[in-house]
Amino acid sequence: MSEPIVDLRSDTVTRPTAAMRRAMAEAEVGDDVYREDPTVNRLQERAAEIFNREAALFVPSGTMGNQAAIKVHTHHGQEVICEERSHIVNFEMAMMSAFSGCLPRTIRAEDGILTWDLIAPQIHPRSDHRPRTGLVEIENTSNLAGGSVYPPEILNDICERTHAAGLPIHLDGARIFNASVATRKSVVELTRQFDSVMFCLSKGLGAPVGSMLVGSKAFIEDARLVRKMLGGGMRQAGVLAAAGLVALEESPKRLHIDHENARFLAEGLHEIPGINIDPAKVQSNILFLEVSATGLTSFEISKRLAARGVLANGSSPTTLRMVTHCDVDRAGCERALKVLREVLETQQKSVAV
Ligand code: TLP
Repeated sequence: MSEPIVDLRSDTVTRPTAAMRRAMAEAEVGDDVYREDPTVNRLQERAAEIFNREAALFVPSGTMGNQAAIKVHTHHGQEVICEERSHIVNFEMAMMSAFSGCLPRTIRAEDGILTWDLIAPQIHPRSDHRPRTGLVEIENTSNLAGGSVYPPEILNDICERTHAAGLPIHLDGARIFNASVATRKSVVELTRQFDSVMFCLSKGLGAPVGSMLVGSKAFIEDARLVRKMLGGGMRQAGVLAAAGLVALEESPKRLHIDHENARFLAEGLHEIPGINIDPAKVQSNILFLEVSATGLTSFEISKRLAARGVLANGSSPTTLRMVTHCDVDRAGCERALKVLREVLETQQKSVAV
């Protein structure tokens, strides 16, 4: 019997659990554009309660959640301050410019962790000469920086000073529950000072589709209009929200397993000749490994792994990303290590002859 595929490309690849599928099949539904879907309403109320906020909105994707927030907080011609590797800049199809008319003002920060000292010089007040800052954005965990996690005191400091400067601050908390597990702080503690928070149900939490925006009633009412502008009014979306509710209630408690598996993978990878990774830097469920010393590009390694049933994407010619999640267990991680070792040994032998 062939072994199951080990899919480490992303935590977006998870499939709904049996409990999610049951909840989806049994979901009570209505037209959510009329606010009449009881399951969507329940999910929104529950998300607002868990984050201790006035209101929440179910959106089809994290991208739509982030871009709706940017649209609500900013005006055309402004700048959005964010880290250079942020998802809103690199993977959201230039929507902050195309839709909100804003320029990203990016900052490179070690491990993707911004501090007020880095942000402050980039804030531009009203001026006759240059675009004004409209928003500060933080990503926690920081995906492209290897799932790095903000220390809570840095978050608080940034939020307080951003507000003191008269600016709003949005959190891309796609993986905020991972940050919560890594810091042992509740999501309320990690997010309370942000004007808006987006978090994903469809990543580590394992739901098939959907993300949430949380914030004040006024913010969520505005975001609701933007969601409709973007075609995100989803009618009988209760079938999706039902899975989201199971994800929200059940999945955060198992995320520590994904973090342990990521650390296990990192330690195993560290032992493989040609692979460069610092296991101490792996704080959550994402890891990047540097492969230039293998003599192969990451894309070539990715292809050879896939041929043996292990999926991991190259994120640059010299770097591969691996993401752990609920559909990859410890045995899957062991297999990924074994297959990578075999791929590289075969390569070394072919160079030697
Ligand atoms: N991230 C995806 C890819 O788009 C890169 C992944 O595989 O990691 N914020 C962050 C920090 C994200 O990592 C992602 C998705 C999003 C927002 C967008 O979420 P979706 O895919 O639901 O639009």
